[in-house]
Amino acid sequence: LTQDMLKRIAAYKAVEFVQSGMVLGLGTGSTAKYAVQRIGELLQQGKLKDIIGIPTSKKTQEQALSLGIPLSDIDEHPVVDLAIDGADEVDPYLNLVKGRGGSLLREKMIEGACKKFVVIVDESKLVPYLGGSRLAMPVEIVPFCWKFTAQRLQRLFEDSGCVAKLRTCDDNGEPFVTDNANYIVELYFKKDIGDLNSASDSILRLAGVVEHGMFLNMATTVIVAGELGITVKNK
Ligand code: DER
Repeated sequence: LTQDMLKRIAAYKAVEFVQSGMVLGLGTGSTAKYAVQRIGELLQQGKLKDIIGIPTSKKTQEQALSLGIPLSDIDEHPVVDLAIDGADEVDPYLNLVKGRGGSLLREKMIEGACKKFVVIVDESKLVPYLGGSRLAMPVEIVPFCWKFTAQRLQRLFEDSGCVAKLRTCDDNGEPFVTDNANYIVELYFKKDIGDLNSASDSILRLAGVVEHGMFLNMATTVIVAGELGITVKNK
């Protein structure tokens, strides 16, 4: 089974949680894409009715529009029944790293407004602790004096051997700009960052930081698709 097939399996399993009449948070990324696609299919087949989608990015908004999924936002629907989204890392306590797709702020706002937040991953996303994949931990920051903010973030975690890099676009090397006209600094850790809540607080206290990609104590269910089958982990 390829990783892409596992993503699709996890996504389709999550859509089984969707009931007609729900207001749904629609996630962003290559795994969530399959969940949005499946929801669109079931609506077209009449197997799902009266769904309202709340997209977590302009990219997901475009996909949902192309599938004819009725859309709204959390101004209109401040309480969302269910969100389905991917993750970059999942630790044993269902804490997540998200945001490598650049949509962490809208995801965190919408998924924070949900009664249930179902995360869909292939087994490669499971880590013993956050930052453990040695891949980027994204932090959304304002563009003003971004070097100053990146330096302060790096110094914050110097004991964990942190390196902070500005996320740039692959094609032209320009700074990546989020849907909210902000920048993303990616933090790379060489060692465990220790207590996640204090790491979260110290990042958010820095003026210039908008939000970070650690989604702590937010997921209610994580669906993991692996070679040996599907595992559903509940909080
Ligand atoms: O950027 C994001 O938050 C995505 O949801 C990411 O966490 C998972 O993306 P993937 O499903 O393409 O790996």
